[in-house]
Amino acid sequence: MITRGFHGRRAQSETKRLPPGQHVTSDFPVLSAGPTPHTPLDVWTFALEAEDGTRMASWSWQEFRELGPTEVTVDIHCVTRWSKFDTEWRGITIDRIFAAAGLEEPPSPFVTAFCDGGYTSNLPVEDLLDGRALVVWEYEGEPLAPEHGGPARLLVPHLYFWKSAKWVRGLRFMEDNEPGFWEVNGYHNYGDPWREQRYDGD
Ligand SMILES: Nc1nc2c(c(=O)[nH]1)N[C@H]1C(S)=C(S)[C@@H](COP(=O)(O)O)O[C@H]1N2
Ligand SMILES: [Mo]
Repeated sequence: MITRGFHGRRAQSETKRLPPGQHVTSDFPVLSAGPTPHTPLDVWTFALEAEDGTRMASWSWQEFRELGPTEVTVDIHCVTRWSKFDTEWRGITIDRIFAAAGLEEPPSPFVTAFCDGGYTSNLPVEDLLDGRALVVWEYEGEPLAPEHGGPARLLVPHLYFWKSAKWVRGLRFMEDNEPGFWEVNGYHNYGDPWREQRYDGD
């Protein structure tokens, strides 16, 4: 039997963690706009690029994973209204990736994350710093499943999950906040779940 007091406290703490218009799920739905790509790890690289496509830095699969991994436990929020609490990931923070490239300051205010399969998402660089975003390759202690973005995906848990580009292969530094795949198709250009920035104009 659950006492009223316990139930009340629990309900309150879940409300604080749950952005408006979301419900909690324990499933892990798969949402992909196209087929799952399967890039062999021996040709996989992660790259930082200038806006004109010039490669500033790149790492092989093995080099990348030796940049200094971190583990995080975070809540994720999909624009289709599911949220999932306490998801566990292992990967490299964007701060570390930039440091490994010798960047003291990001060269532009925005990035476009680019992926195998052609998906893109756009983000302010600021949102990737101070440990707020990672490129991850493990979920709940296991290699990230291909349908969830394996070998590696971006993880930006404080924004709607469409920003967390699966099969990510790099970041391109951009002067402008150029809309990505879903942003061109009517989704909000920033995507803050706490302000319900679901669609363009929210
Ligand atoms: N490359 C790529 N990344 C993507 C997507 C996609 O279609 N392609 N879908 C986005 C959307 S809309 C969501 S909600 C999450 C879904 O991640 P999941 O399938 O692991 O739940 O991935 C995001 N990243
Ligand atoms: Mo989504």
